[in-house]
Amino acid sequence: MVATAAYEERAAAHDSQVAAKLLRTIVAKQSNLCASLDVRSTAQLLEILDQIGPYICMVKTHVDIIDDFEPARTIGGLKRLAEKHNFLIFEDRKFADIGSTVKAQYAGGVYRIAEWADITNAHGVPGPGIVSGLEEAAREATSEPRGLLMLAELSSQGSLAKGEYSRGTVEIARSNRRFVFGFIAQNAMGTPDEDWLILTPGVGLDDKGDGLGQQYRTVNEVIANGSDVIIVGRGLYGKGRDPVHEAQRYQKAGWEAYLKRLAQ
Ligand code: BMP
Repeated sequence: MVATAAYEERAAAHDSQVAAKLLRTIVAKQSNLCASLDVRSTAQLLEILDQIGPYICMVKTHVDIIDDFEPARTIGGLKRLAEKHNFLIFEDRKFADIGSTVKAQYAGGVYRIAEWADITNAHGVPGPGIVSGLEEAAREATSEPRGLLMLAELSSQGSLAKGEYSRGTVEIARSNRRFVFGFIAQNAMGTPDEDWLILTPGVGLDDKGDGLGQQYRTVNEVIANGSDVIIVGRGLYGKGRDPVHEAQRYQKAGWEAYLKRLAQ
C-alpha cells in the first residue's frame, strides 16, 4: 500500500528513531535523494560527497570496494561530511548469514560498520535470527540509534526476491519494528498501518540498464509505486556526468514526484 501521509507526519509517528531522523532530514532539505557512490578511492568518494552533500538526505556506501580504505580517513571523512551537510550514512552491506556470524561481521573486522553507519541492510534468507544478531551488535557497539532495512526485492533482472520470498521478508521485519524500519524494494510493502519506509535503487532518468542486469526506472515511476527514497548511483557520477548538476536534477524530480503523490 503506497504511503499517503506527508514525511513530517510520518516522522512524528514512527517507532524507529532512525526512520524519524531520516524523515526529518528529508523535510529539512526537501530531498528524498540518496546518493550511491560506488567509487574506488577515498578521495573520490569524499570529493563527490562534499559537492553533492547539500542536495541529498543520505549517502549509501559499499566500503569494501574502496581500494585505499583507512578507518580514520575514510570513515572520519564520511562522518565529517555527514555532519557538515546534514545527511545519514547507509552502508549497503547486505548481511546474509546466521545471527551469530552477522553480529561479528557488523561490529568487527576492518570496517566496524555498527560504529559509524546509521543504517545497514540484510537479506531475509537466513530467517529472523539475522535481525536479532544485528540488533545485539548495534546495542553493544554504540548508544547512537541504528536502523536496519531488509531487502524485500532487487532491481536486477531475474531476481529471485519476489512473491512469497518478499512476503516472508516482511514477516521477518515485523520481528523488531524499532530496529527494522523499512525495505530495499521496488514496490510498497506490508499493510497501510505499518508505515515501512521504502528505499529504491535501480533509478535512472537517462539509462535503461547497465549490461550487467541492472534495470532502471524513472523517479516518477518508483515514487508513484510507493518509494520514499530514491537511490541513485551512476546517474549522478557516471562517465561524462556532472554530479552537482545531476544531484540537483534528481533532488527536484524526487521532490516533485513526492508532492504529486501527496496531492492524489
Ligand atoms: P547504480 O544507480 O549505479 O546502478 O547503483 C545502484 C546501487 O544500488 C548499487 O550500489 C547496488 O549495489 C545497489 N542496489 C541495486 O542496484 N539494486 C538492488 O536491488 C539493491 C541494491 O542495493
